[in-house]
Amino acid sequence: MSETLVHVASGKVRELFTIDDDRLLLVASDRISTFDVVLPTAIPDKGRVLTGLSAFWFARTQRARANHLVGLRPDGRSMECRRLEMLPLECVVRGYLAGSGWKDYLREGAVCGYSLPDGLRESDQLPEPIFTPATKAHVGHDENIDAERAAALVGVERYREVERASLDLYRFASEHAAERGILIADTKFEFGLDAAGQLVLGDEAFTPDSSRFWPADEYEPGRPQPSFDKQYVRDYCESLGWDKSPPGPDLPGDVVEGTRARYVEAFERLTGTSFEDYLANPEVVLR
Ligand code: Q0Z
Repeated sequence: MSETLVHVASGKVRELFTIDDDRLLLVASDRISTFDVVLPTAIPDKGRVLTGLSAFWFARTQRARANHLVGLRPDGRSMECRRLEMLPLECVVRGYLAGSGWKDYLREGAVCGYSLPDGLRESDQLPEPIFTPATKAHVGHDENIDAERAAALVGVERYREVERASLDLYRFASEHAAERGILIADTKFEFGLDAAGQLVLGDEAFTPDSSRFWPADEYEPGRPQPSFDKQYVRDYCESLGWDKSPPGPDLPGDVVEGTRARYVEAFERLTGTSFEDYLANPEVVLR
């Protein structure tokens, strides 16, 4: 009956355990990172919000693309997953010009080999969403690569399949989110292969940690956009004049409470479910 979990990996804000030969347990903590630094102060329930959101999207996209979700644990922050052979590629889709996409565009007028029209502003919506793969960096930042280099990593056929799957998933979720007042500027997926060699969506899906969520009612291209979830944290950190090297600052109670409220708001808008109902029974997001 009782199970022995073996810890296999730590991400910045998540932990991965082995359940058995076929299954992993992905646990989302309440840790938060900003400017690439994990802060000493947790945001209560952040891990539950992110796990619930991932599970919601996995449930809603499963007919279009198989995913690794096996089940949610009653704690609401832990997801049982099928063990996959992960592909060595970060699968990024961009619908808007932000982050490294904006930087690459300013330098070369292109992102991952896609020439873009002249005159785009920071945060502009792209003429259509683009697939901009990156390598998985073990230290530092992922490196954007062009289609040829990405295809060399996974094979050209598999490359075309992850590109199609990523664009389809992004179109579905970004339309759903925009109708609920949240712009998904970009998002990152990780795919793997199951025992039969089928392409399966893994990791997390359309969480504010794997995506840029912007409040639609404040959208104004030509400047960086406020983050739906982390803006209070960023503003507080900027107000301190912190140099953004570790350790990060402790967060005051009002910043913690305001940030928690934004995570819960994103959850409730996107899932249409009250967070209280999720806590009582996480499986509500799977229906
Ligand atoms: C994901 C990661 C971490 C969270 C391995 N279904 C899967 N099968 C095989 N491997 C993975 C998955 Cl999700 C897998 N990661 C990234 C590391 C916490 C996610 F420590 N690594």
